[in-house]
Amino acid sequence: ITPASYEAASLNAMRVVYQPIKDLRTGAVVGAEALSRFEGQNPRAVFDRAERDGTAAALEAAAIAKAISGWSGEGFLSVNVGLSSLASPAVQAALPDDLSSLVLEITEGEVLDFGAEIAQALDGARARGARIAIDDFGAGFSNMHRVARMRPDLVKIDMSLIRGIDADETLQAVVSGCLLYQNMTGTRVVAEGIETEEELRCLIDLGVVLGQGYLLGRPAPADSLDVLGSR
Ligand code: G
Ligand code: G
Ligand code: NA
Repeated sequence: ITPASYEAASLNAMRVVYQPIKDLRTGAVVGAEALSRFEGQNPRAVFDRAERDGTAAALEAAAIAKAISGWSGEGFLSVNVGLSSLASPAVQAALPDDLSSLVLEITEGEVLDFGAEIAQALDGARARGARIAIDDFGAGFSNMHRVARMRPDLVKIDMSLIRGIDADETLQAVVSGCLLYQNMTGTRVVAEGIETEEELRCLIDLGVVLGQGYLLGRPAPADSLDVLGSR
């Protein structure tokens, strides 16, 4: 099977689900993250394979187009895009002119130090209203110089730093550091992967405002989002 037919097969089987992002204090939905699903295949594996095949930009562009067309919910729509794909013609074509209700969640990709082309694509998206989020913050994408240079609107704290935070002072210190960064730069903190009431309570007490996770709502088709939100 060739990379091109892999891509075609993946596109046919692709669906999109949405996970709510909430105000932790009130439970109000402020937006949602679009996540791609593939029949019988792990999404991470599909995107990793596309990266190796050189078809990542086409796959991500298709995912973004599908996410936007299937979304009519309230608040912002957050989509994942690899840093190296952002400047590609395919992804640029998938983005509408007005990006004011879109968040671009930048995942690491293979770019270690981004050049003028990617910086220009980020600036261009921002000029059209997009907000930029750094995904999996504190896990893979921890080059703080690079993060600071991107001046993200949001950082999404990786769930490995959220799991069990209520019983772990080290994790609480790390998240407090992120809140200090928020206070000094305006970059907003989002806690990912909240699963328990204890984690939620701890995050609220620390002062985190935005979050997502199975406790707040699982990824679901657009039409069943409200039903599945647990709080
Ligand atoms: O939804 P789940 O946690 O199973 O997703 C696994 C991984 O696949 C996550 O890291 C997620 O960011 C990634 N992923 C899911 N959908 C997309 C997408 O549309 N584009 C990109 N680039 N990554 C995605
Ligand atoms: O890398 P990224 O943050 O885009 O990936 C999000 C992934 O995390 C998705 O696959 C989503 O299904 C998954 N996810 C979302 N909330 C939770 C959670 O509370 N617990 C766990 N284990 N996974 C979650
Ligand atoms: Na993400």
